[in-house]
Amino acid sequence: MTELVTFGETMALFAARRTGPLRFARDFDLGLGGAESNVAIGVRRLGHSSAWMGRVGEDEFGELITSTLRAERVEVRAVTDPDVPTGLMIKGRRTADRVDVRYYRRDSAGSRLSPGDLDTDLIGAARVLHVSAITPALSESARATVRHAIDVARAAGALVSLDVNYRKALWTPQEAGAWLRSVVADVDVVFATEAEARLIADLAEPVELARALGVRHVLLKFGARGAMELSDGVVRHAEPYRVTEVDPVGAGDAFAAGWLADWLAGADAEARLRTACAAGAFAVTSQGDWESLPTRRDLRLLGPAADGVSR
Ligand code: KDG
Repeated sequence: MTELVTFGETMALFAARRTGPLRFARDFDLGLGGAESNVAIGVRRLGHSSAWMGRVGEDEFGELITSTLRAERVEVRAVTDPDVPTGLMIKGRRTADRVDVRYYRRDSAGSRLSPGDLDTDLIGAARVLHVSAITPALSESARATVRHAIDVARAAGALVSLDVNYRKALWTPQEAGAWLRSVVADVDVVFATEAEARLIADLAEPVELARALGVRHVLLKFGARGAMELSDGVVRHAEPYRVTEVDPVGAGDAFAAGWLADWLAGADAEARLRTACAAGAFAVTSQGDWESLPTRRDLRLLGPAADGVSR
């Protein structure tokens, strides 16, 4: 049995090495990124089995994605689409502290995901199904795939986890809000920033906002101000860990991975929220959307006894 199952679009990622207008970039690092595969890697590194499903093109980038995920010991169920390419993501820095992400993913292999691509036995046997609201913004068939997966997981009694991950390049706030409101009653955990949660309920005060979602576990992320959890009616706040930020992309996926891994481990609510914050902190400490995701041993580096040197 695979403990956590997820699916979505993972893309090849070209990250410019130089700061400034992208047209002057000379060198790029080639990697990959995908909100859901980032979570699958994060959960795996924290000691739990995970699987990722998706579509890739029959090209070098598809190969890069499946081989990298397998190297991270994520179980991969990928459909290879011979007709369209793997999607691309370009990451540049207009200024040292301003990351710009552009997508080249319209009609990509990943966006053609359809319900028939899912391994429903895998979902039915899992303890957690994790989805993001990026997938329903990709295409009608991808949207139907999310609905189908949620129905299968609910029928099997799995925990259904949703990260809002709002992408304004893919849909409007109104479209996203309508979709989120159509599924929120069927999920057990929601990860969101305050702005993302307000796509669902327009309330200013964070605790009221979290309550208005009507979900068993609501995780609100405040970036450098920490996070809040409302679980079973109890509100908890967590201070952020202080780290030097190199690349903020992927922090939310790391946070979700930390929380879900601790849920799988049966950790108590306080520990779970701390692990989520620590994983999020780790994610921003190096280039790349997932490379810096922590192991359990790494997490100890952020503990109270950490002094910055390990020998
Ligand atoms: O959270 C990071 C992800 O957003 C990134 O790795 C790629 O899935 C991605 C997206 O759509 O932005």
